[in-house]
Amino acid sequence: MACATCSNGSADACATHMLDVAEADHIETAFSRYAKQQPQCGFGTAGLCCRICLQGPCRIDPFGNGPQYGVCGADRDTIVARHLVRMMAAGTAAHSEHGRHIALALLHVGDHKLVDYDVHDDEKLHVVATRMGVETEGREQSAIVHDLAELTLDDYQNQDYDKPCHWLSASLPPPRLKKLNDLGLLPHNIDATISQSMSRTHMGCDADPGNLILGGLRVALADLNGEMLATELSDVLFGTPMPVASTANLGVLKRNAVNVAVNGHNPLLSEIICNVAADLHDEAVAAGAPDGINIVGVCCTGNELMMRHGVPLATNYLSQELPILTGALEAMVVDVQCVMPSLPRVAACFHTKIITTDKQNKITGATHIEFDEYRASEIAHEILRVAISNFKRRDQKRIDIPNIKQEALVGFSTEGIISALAKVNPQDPLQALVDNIANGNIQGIVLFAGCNNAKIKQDENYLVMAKSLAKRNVLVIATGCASGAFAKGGMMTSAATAQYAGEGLAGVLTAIGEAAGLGGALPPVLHMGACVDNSRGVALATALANKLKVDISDLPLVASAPEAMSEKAMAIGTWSVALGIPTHLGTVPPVVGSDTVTDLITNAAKAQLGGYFIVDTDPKRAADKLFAVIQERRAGLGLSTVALAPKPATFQLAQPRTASALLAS
Ligand code: NFS
Ligand code: SF4
Repeated sequence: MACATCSNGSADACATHMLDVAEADHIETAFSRYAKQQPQCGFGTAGLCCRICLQGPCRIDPFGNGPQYGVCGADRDTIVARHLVRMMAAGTAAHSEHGRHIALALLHVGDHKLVDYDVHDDEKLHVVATRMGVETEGREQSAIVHDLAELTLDDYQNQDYDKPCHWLSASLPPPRLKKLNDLGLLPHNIDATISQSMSRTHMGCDADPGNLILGGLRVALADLNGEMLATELSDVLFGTPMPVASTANLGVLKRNAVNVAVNGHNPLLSEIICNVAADLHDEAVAAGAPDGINIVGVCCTGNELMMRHGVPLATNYLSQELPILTGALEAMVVDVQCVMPSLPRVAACFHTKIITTDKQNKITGATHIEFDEYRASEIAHEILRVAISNFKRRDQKRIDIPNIKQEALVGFSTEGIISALAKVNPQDPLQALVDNIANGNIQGIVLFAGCNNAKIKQDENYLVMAKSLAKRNVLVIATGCASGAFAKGGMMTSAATAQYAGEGLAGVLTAIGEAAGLGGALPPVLHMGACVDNSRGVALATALANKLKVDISDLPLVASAPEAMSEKAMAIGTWSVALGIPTHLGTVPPVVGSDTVTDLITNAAKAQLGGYFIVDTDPKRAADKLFAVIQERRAGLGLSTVALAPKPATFQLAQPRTASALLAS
């Protein structure tokens, strides 16, 4: 039964149970706080409240009866556009700080200054370095690493406005690069582009909504650059994800182990915590936990660990407070982004320690143990010892771990997908995908990205939309909290393929899964990683576009953030549009107060870029719209547009080649 005070509730059975516990024990969660925020301000919802200077807040009357200009004279279009661009800039800053952190770590690995890190994927290092124009032939690994890191950091330093960032230039399909360059949308420097976005949206600066949105597109592409480098360099440092079995939902917590949740985004700390957990096994046993230490993930840190190592995922964004309510969580270790400031308050009702680790991200009431890559292993030991010593403070009577643990096959990086495809066509793995798109077995691809949002029943939009599209033979890939929703919702199993995929799609997924020795069909939803790994979706789209010698905007590819919440999601959605991808939002961004801005990000974007926003809060209708777009794109490529009677998926088996080598060729 859903609890009465938690507004929209959750489609996740564990979350639903824990919300009942929260209600019974009068513990506040995001779900109940959302209810207390009702009704939310209509001016803010429409984007018509401006707080950019101290003369404000200024409000524009949406119905035209009251004031139509702020004190400075800004109209609704200026106000909506400025705030939207600021959201994108903040999202870009978040991803790009994460990326900078990884790039600096890589630089220091190359310079032999970080003893706790190393290159775990030398092949990927070479592939990426070659793509970026770094000389690799006959050179020491550390020299390649150094140059790649320096080149990456130049994307934060270059001062030539007309020289685009290295990562985008080296990664996007040529026709898209040309289009973006012609429109002046390719950023030259991530930091400068963020700074310019803040500057042009300052009181008394850029007031032209069209020009502002162009600035927004440019900063959003800087976000993509930051995501790309964060993803690719993380693969170099920690390994490129390959298909791996894992589990999801609160049943991954163990009654007889010291349970430690890692929450946030950056893998630099969580990777080390995983590495050293085994060292402290005996200490955990001695503290009374016979099963030792159990590391579980939350949000995108969880996705990073799940993808690379099969570490179980406890939950996704909206339910991040709920693992504490099981009474069996010794510590939640957080780094950056999407971490609820309420965690210490909820933890105060239990024995759980909330440990913050980033010097720029502290929370009142948490224990702060500052992370430092130079002492990573030592700090990880210290954190785990706090958790171990906390085990004895558990109140055994309050332990309530829901017995739901969902199997999930994860790890479908672009290389992971290509390596599976290579089992059916080693010479040209993408051809297998192209053939089945062409013959209609696969109608198209949808990338589900983004968050949970308390405005929506948790996870529900993902499940409704993915089931609707998979039934119509659309291949689903997912990142971030979308991946969390699908993993918990049982959509990452072979059984889900039998249950939810249309006949054509099921045939292809079964043929590939069996050929790749994955113990059955590939799941109907492929887990591509964390939010920052939306860049993997771009890598797949680029590989397909280059193979077909078309632009991304020609592909039967759509994106959806049906529960979008964060500023990062606004940046991602915007670069997705800039790349030519029709992009659905299931929550309404604060733009409806301006017809001009709404038109710019829908109709004008479609005309100029091929990509555009589709805003629809009804998941069934949104799925229909995305399917219609896929049909439109198929028609554009001269492919069949009606779902043909699916043909059997035929592949010939042969010797595999490694995915990275195939991507390079
Ligand atoms: Ni993306 Fe990941 Fe989740 Fe949304 Fe937050 S955790 S970076 S922003 S809420 S997907
Ligand atoms: Fe008001 Fe203009 Fe200041 Fe915004 S920038 S708060 S509209 S005076």
